[in-house]
Amino acid sequence: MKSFTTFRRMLFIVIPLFIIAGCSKKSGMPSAPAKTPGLQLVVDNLISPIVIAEPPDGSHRLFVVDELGQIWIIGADGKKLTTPFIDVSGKMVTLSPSYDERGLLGLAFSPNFKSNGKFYLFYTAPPRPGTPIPGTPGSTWNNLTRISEFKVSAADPNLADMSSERVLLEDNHTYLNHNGGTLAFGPDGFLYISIGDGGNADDVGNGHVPDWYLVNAGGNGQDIYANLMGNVLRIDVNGNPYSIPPDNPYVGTAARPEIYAFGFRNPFRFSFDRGGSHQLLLGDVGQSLYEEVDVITKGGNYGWNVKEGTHCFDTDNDLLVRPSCPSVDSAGNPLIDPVIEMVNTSNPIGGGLGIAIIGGFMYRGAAFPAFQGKYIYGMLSADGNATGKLFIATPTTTGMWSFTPLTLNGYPTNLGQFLKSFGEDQSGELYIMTSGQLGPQGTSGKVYKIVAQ
Ligand SMILES: [Ca+2]
Ligand SMILES: [Ca+2]
Ligand SMILES: [Ca+2]
Repeated sequence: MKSFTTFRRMLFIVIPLFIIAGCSKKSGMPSAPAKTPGLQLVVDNLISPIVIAEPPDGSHRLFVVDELGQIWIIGADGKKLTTPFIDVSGKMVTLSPSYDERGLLGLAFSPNFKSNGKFYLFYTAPPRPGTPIPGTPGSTWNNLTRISEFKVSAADPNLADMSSERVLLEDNHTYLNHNGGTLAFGPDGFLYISIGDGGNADDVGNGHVPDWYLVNAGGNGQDIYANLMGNVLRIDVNGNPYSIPPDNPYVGTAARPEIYAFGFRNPFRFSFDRGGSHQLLLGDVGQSLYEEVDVITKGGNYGWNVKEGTHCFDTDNDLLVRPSCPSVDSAGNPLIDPVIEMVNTSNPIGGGLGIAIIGGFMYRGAAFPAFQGKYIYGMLSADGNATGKLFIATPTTTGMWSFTPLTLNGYPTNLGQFLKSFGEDQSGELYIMTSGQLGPQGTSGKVYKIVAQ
């Protein structure tokens, strides 16, 4: 692990490198200094922007999802339309302004959106009435994870048809946190969905079922039978209400056939690399010691709550690591370690880099040739305050990926805002979403494009 001293050293190295790059063409033919990354405001006055996506229809519109339930369209002229594309807030639980992980969390356009007008949302609906949590008398579910298909209005491409909702999948959720919430179509045309472990902490509490590893209490991360929590799912949206891709890893077994990979705590943001081998890259938010990014493979077990990052997790004391833990699960699957591990700010060893990892994208745009094939991601906050940060990692085929802070013009230490999420347009250029508020409140939510300046 990188120590805090190493981290500070990297900060001091990165900045002079940009200065050198900008001044190295002084002799000979005059040329423009190399450009460095900065932020260009796309839209402000949002509440809690959490997804940005460009539909694959050539319209060059950007769709910005606010956690509160609205999707706003930024037209090709850069102007935000005054009427939201859709507002599903009336179908959702009421969010807590001070802090909430629920809401409208995911948007994916059909790969055939241009011809079929279909798109998919992940939102947290009110819990089903009259359904106590098994084994916990008197306790009811907190919310209902819902994945639905909608269609664009036949009359107006900038409006959704609210009457077109087709509910694909629902799963009871035990607490207000660890919802996961990303939706994305893979290169195989199937819809991938991330759902967290049910929330609370430690993967322990109401609705956190026991699994094969009895040393730690809980957990939905390792269980693949009782519910859909703690997983990346893969479904075929062509079905009633959906169908299971025939080569999903648990087809024909007692486990849930929707599961593509498991062992996650809060797989909040993931993406597919639009280039290379189209890897699925996922940021799994850690508890108190380590944050991680995983390269997801079919049937993979990513360790939680046996492990947090590469370390043995202890449900009795989340600030300690157990001296040992299994390296394979009860079925013989290896517990797959992350490719990026970062020390959490709460970790007593010190040198923490942030409180919650925000998964990003492999850069495939044109603005920064030097970033080609590197993974850009970040931290919600460095220290619990409005101090979001970006990082850039260099992939390797084996072992851990190295990373450094990604310093932006005008933001020498951090963003001065919470980093809520990342987005990518159809050209492969990247966006960040920020807010001055940790919770879904206020009007300080912003979307920025990462541009060369
Ligand atoms: Ca257990
Ligand atoms: Ca599970
Ligand atoms: Ca893990």
